[in-house]
Amino acid sequence: DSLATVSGDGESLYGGTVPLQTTASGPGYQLKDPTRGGTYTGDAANKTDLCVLNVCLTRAPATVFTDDDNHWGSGDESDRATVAVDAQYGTDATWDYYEDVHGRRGIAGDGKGSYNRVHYGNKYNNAFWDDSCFCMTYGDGDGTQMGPLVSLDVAGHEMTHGVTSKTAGLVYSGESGGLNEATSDIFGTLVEFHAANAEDPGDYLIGEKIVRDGFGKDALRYMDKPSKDGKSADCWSPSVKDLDVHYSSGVANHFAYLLAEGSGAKTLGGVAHNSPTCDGSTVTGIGRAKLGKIWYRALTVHMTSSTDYAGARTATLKAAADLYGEGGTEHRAVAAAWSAVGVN
Ligand code: ASN
Ligand code: ZN
Ligand code: CA
Repeated sequence: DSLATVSGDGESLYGGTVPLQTTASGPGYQLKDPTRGGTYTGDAANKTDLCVLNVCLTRAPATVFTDDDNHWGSGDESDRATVAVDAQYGTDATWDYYEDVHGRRGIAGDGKGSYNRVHYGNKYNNAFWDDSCFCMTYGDGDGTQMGPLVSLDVAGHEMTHGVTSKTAGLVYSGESGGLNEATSDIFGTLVEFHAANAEDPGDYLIGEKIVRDGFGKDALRYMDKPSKDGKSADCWSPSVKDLDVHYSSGVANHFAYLLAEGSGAKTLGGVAHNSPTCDGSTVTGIGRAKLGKIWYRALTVHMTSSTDYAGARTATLKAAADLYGEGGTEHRAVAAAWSAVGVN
């Protein structure tokens, strides 16, 4: 109902002052966006879900945030609405990336919004997408290792799990699980670049805004050189399938970085990146836009639930041929980037 839509703004934790589309409600406003499928953000009131597998006995609430003057949050974490601003903005950025770049309206592609819960549990150091509620949940972090997990790359990462579930359906274990995680890191990063927020500019680090000193590293993951996290694989080997999916993703993250940016050193979003190849080759990047087009077409047309690394090479080569022609620069760059991470 576009008549109910009102333009407001919010003071976020990580992205400065951001625009918000909200809903007029009685004398005030709800943090609910009719222009993006009714996407809204609610307060989980520090409660948790009690679920066994995907059956939940109790669920934390999602009490929609309301405001009197349509200027939301204060930029200060002590204000409960501040991280709600980030969460709503992250959903907006993710919606806009998929719509603007891929013509996909919403996670399921049906124009329907999802919802967010913030302040989930106590000192909770995680965020997750849940297919069963079609919703996103964010912890506040413990304040030592992590702050609230509401950054753009984390929002894009988590909601991309919903896109993957509705498309290729990559099984969340073994090599397909690593590809599922990498898909979330790739699009989470492309969401961050697409948003072009001056306070949270694009880079190939994941979670650089949410980690704190106690974490001991400046990000959760590094796509240019995944092994910088101490656990992820830079290069394919037969044992990659045995790693946790957040580490076997390294091979595809490394591929994606090389395909877009190439193997030389460069600074992006104020951060130094450098991506040595596994075979000593030099890779020339074809840019982020083409990476996004190729990976999205591979995910939505050529990958299946059991796609492994060899299958991802085939799927992305097919996607590049579909989009740009067989044997062209892009098709050859895909082959070169996979070879550079040991997927032949
Ligand atoms: N934040 C985690 C992730 O998206 C949640 C999970 O374990 N699936 O990877
Ligand atoms: Zn994930
Ligand atoms: Ca990032």
